[in-house]
Amino acid sequence: MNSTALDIPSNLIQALRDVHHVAVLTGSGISAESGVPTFREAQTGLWSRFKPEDLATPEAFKRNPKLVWEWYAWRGELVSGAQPNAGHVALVEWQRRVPQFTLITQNVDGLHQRAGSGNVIELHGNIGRTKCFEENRIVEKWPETGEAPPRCPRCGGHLRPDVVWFGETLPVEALERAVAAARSCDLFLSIGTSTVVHPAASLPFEALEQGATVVEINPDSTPLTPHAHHVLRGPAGRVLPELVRHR
Ligand code: BJW
Repeated sequence: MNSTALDIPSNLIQALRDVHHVAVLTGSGISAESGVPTFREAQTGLWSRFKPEDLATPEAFKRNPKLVWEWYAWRGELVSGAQPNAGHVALVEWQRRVPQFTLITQNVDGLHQRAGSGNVIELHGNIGRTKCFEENRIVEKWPETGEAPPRCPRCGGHLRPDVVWFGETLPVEALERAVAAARSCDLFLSIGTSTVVHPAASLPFEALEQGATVVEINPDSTPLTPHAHHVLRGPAGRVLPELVRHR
């Protein structure tokens, strides 16, 4: 990892000092330095090894609930063993320093909350929660019968992880809060996301339309890159602590 100081433009430093409402959208890249795999990176992303249509759609679950349940159980264990990194921690510090701070994540790993962030808007759910596939209701306890997936204690339907699969709608209140923050913030940061999965990918563009300063933090370019006011190339665990120093 390159340890030289980041070149942060002076107008961005000024914007960091003047800002009233910061909105942040994170994706799997912020957890990469915690050892949690991203989705679309060529060598290491989950979708380079597994097909999303076999694992992350309601149709896949109906076809093969055991396969999907066990894949998420494996990922759930991986996440439980991971620790928040310097990027997650820097966002906790930033939240303390600005009048209004909205943290929106596409991640299901809960690492922002474990780092100490409050009020996190989870757009794609949380891998640590379970719900009934039939009733779409959170289930906290179920009888351990050894069956995979286990059954809902109320209706007997299959249980599934409380995450948002392709073709499913996002939690309504979470999406409404995220859109409202993107439309009212004065600084929007897009961190560690390929910005291809909608509707989350529309949020930085909503912010741009409303006149916010938009900053992208990512080692690679994305569809947002040509539109962002500032692009900070590098891993979030290095860039974010430096940014927060300027606040
Ligand atoms: C680093 C780094 C470091 C590396 N530091 N950075 C409009 C247009 C086109 C399609 C659609 C549309 N509206 C809806 C759709 C359909 C679909 C969609 O968007 N498809 C596109 C992919 C084409 N969207 C949906 O189906 C959504 N539902 C919906 O819209 O409902 C209404 C509707 C339904 C049907 C039709 C129309 C409307 C639901 C989307 C659910 C996404 N679910 C997943 C799985 C969650 C559960 C799980 O974890 O298994 O969410 S897919 C996966 O992608 C996951 C992620 O949250 C999401 C985004 O990925 P992310 O986080 O950006 O990861 P990567 O890997 O893509 O990028 C990582 C980035 O990090 C890279 O850029 C790296 O460079 C960078 N990086 N290391 C900083 N150290």
